[in-house]
Amino acid sequence: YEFSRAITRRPAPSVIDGLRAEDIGTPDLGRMQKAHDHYVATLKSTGAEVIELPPLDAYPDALFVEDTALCLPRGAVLMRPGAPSRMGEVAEMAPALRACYGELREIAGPGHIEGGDILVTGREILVGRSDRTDAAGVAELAGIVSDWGYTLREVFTPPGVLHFKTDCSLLDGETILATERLDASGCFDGYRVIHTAPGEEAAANTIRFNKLVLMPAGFPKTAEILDKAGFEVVEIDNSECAKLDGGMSCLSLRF
Ligand code: CIR
Repeated sequence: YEFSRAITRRPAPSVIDGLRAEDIGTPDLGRMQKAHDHYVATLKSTGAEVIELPPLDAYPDALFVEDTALCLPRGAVLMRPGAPSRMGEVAEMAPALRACYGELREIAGPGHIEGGDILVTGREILVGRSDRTDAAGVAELAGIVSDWGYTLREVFTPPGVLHFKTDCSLLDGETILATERLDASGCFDGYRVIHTAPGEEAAANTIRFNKLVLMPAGFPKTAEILDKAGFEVVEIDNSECAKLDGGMSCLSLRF
């Protein structure tokens, strides 16, 4: 959770056409951009450099950059999204990563995997199978990261949940914030787990970024739990990205 750089991408007007499981309203670009500016400023406030990529109108979901790659200290891996409309985002991300990394590898397929299903902890890489991430995608990533000395463990994303990290996030090397429904699967046995407050499941997607925990605004009980556990929390308006099933982790690549 200690990072010197992040990559983000500004939302484009086409974001109103972004993918969503359920239609709960059209995102407002102005409000989303304002929240995005707050997000980027918060990352920068920790001393990190933030590379802000321009909007991509051809890809409505392109601001959710996390899904396009896995960034590890040793190298980066370009993903192969399970959502057909998002496939082209990967090639758009590649030049930015090539400029930052000596070693850039890619999921060649035929499997699929999205970054939102990958949680890197202090000791392993957890990958949740989901509607977007299949066994072949996980197996291909396992081969790549084992070359770099990492252990990968395949786990499962609860039904109806978009990505594994929709329901969890890393708070420090050994501590995970998770919904009770995900933790009940046993995938975090051996870790210290903090649960989101009942009814606040949507608070599970946070990011620990250097000294801060960025979390979506509007979940006061979970914010208080994190505060009492000693984390320095910054709340960011996520109302517009939430309409597209997006959250704090989706909006950046961190390394
Ligand atoms: C999608 O359905 O792909 C986007 N609307 C949301 C992606 C969120 N990304 C993430 O959780 N890593």
